Amino acid sequence: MKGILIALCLLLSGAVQAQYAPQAGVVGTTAIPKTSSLFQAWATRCDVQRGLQQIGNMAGGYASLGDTSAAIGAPDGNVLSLGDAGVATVFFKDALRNGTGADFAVFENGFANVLNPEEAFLELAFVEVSSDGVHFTRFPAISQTQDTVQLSSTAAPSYTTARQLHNLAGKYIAGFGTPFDLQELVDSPGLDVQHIIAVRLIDVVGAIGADGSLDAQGRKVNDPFPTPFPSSGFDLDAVGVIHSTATTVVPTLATDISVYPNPAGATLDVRVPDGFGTGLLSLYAPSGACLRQNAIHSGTTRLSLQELPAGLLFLRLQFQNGYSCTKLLLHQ
Ligand SMILES: [Ca+2]
Ligand SMILES: [Ca+2]
Repeated sequence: MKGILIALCLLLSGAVQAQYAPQAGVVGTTAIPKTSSLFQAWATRCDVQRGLQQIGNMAGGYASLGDTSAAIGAPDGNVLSLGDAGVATVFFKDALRNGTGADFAVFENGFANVLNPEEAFLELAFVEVSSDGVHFTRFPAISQTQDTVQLSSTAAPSYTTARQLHNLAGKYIAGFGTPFDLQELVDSPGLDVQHIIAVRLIDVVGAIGADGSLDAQGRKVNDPFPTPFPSSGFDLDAVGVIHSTATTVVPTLATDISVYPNPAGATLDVRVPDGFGTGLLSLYAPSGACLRQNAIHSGTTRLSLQELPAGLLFLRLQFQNGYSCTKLLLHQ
């Protein structure tokens, strides 16, 4: 009986305390380095509504570090400070779309605890997206950081563990993007995840008291509070685009590469023109799970599909000069 109770307790605690990906540099992290070739573009415009340096204290004035130009382009350490509950909305040359895995990433300027790579000084923001620039849908944010001792910018405790955070911008330290996957919002009314024109960052007011912000489960999100100085709140460095409607298909590749037959049976022929060099072929399930990955070269390659599940697959071909992504129907 005791054994059953212990097992039940472990099960319940596991259900309540799910663990998310750890901090950049720790095995299992989902942090994306700013130099990653995944990034196809960066935000091209930013609007901001600054928040007060300390919510409820007009006399303290508004956050003032940086301006909207700091949020445009690749991460460079120049940031736009939002202040308590401040809001930044960024736009792009081409709309974002829901591809396989993460679709964009947000960069902040948090820093690691030199004594423990699992911990970092992090200032967080909620993330929302919009297909029309008017209606915004929030990623369901989770904070499992304790909410009984206020984190502080001036005294311990100040550090947060990334494993306890999900769908909050600022989860990763400077130079590393926090990824967001539009697939999580695929059923949201009024949102077309294949056409996202704006990403909005809303500073989390990290107070565990009455002024504090709540996560998707109604829990206070504890981050350093108060921050009564010009760099108050979330510091937006950049928003990187991974899947853009501009790069759904790279024309030179789409017109030159042949994939046949489609629907496919036991085998599939992929013909790559001369001069493309060596590329990477990946097959993905609709869930985003990668089923197979191998090198591919100019010429015709015959793939055996026998061990793959019948149904819809995505074939992605990446070469130095671009990539193509093809829907593939598999009949077995
Ligand atoms: Ca996605
Ligand atoms: Ca910047």
